[in-house]
Amino acid sequence: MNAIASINEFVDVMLESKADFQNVKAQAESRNNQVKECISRFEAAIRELTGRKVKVKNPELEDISRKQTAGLEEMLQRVAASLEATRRGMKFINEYEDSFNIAVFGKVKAGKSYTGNFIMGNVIRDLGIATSYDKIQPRPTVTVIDRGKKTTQAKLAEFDEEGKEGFRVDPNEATSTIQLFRLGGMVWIDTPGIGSVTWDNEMLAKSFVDNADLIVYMSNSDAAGTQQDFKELKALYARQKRFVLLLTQSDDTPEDVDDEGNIIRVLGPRSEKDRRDMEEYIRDELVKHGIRINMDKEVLTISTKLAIEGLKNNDEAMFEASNLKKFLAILISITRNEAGKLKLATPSGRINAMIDEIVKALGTADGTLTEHMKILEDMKRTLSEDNENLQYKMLNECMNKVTSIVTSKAQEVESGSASLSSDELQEIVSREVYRVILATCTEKFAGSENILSEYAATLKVGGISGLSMRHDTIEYNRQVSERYERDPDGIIEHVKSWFGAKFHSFRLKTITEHRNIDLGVNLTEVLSDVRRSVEAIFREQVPGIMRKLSDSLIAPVADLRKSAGIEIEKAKRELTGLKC
Ligand SMILES: Nc1nc2c(ncn2[C@@H]2O[C@H](COP(=O)(O)OP(=O)(O)O)[C@@H](O)[C@H]2O)c(=O)[nH]1
Ligand SMILES: [Mg+2]
Repeated sequence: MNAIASINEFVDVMLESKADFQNVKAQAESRNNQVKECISRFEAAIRELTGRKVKVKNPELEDISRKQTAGLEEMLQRVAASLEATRRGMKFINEYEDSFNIAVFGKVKAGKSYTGNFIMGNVIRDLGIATSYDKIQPRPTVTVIDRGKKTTQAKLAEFDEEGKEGFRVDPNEATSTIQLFRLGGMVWIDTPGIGSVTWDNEMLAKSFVDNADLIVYMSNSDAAGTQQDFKELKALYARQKRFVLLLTQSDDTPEDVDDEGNIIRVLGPRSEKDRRDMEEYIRDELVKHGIRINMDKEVLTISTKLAIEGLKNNDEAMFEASNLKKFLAILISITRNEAGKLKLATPSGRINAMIDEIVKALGTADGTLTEHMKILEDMKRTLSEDNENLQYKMLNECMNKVTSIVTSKAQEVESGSASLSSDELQEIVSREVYRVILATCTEKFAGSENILSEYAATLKVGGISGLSMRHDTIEYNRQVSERYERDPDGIIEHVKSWFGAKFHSFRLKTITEHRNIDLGVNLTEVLSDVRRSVEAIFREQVPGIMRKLSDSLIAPVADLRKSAGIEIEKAKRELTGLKC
């Protein structure tokens, strides 16, 4: 195939390939949307959790709770950052979704722009050579992206012989832009040379590389394969980017003598030996750097200058020697066989990488939460160990307090106050027991009062009798004299009785009488009731209360972790399912 035929085939394939990419957008977008939906559901769930504002007054727990919330917030931020990076990448993909994007990478003055201009075809058109490029009307133009601004120009800016880059006034600005053009289904992205870009544009260049379907890495064959080149290549290889390595400017203008004996310089290919040595060196270095590529297909020594000169002079041999035909053939073959696949692989790869990143962020957050959970478990253990000592201490204090209260109440009753009913006394004792528990626990765990308050009404002692004076009744007999009517005695009394006289006599009588005596207040009995019932409370109710106390203190913090953990697991599962 001659030069023109191979150029025509290249241009025609690029023009035809446009249709291949139409499907890609829909597929990539739909999956990306699924990921976004999953993330926003997750985000809403987590925000709901962290928004609950767990109220714990205990400083240690508060600290854990704060850390947990902060950990979750940080996780959301990382997830959002991943989404944003991918969104930016996807924006690029969307903008160039109907094309096969080739990003050209390499050091300054490698010949990137010069070669790009050749591929763009205007150089060939300017030579007045008729090719399939003529089908593209109007002529392709170059879009320049510099720090977000887009401008248009006729060709890619190149360095001239003196090392000045065309179209640019400010030399610092030179080579700092991204330049691109379209050729049918292909977009050729000419990135600035490595290390020569402003930060913004470097990030842009990196994102173009990230989102490119194929990297053409150019390295001047004069100084090909510097350590920096291999570093870059290795990074590209690690990203599983398909790439072609071009060793450019593989030509020479040695001095010669013409028929008249004048010394002239003739452009020609570099010697076979030179090329082979170069290729061998590159092969060895690539292997050394762990880069495995197909040397025949992916490494090529080229000279764009020879290609142009060959076309200009209608010199097929020179065009052949330029190796451009081989490069065009590689692009044709990739476009025909793999462009569609690669095109899909780019967004897929981006989405998969994003999912991996998000899942990793989720994992880290989950790990942090688990750490907090361990602290909580420790706290819970300490609480229950402490609780036993605490219960003993509270029991003692309750006994002392209650005994002194009851004793003083008894004194009041003894000195004349009304008795205290069993209910009244139980109420007093219950209140005191509650007060002691509340005071001790609050001192120990801030925040206990809320949890304990529900026990104010249920913590009741029972079986205590009322406080009252004790009395006794004693029975005794007494002899009293009793006057009684007797029969008349003797004649005289009989006679008198006939006239109505009555006669009396006295006798002794024993009567039984009762008397009440004060036995004092029933304090001993009441105190023993009190002891029994307070002990019962500490046996039957207080352990449960203490358990509840430590559980309730920890619960809100533990719940947050549990719910967040569930959401994280769910999101991880869903996202992993979206990978392909
Ligand atoms: N001899 C020779 N010079 C070339 C070739 N390709 C590019 N150049 C020259 O190399 C210099 C840098 O080219 P340019 O494309 O601007 O480099 P870039 O920084 O990689 O874009 C320019 O002066 C070109 O004329 C080639 O194949 N052979
Ligand atoms: Mg350039």
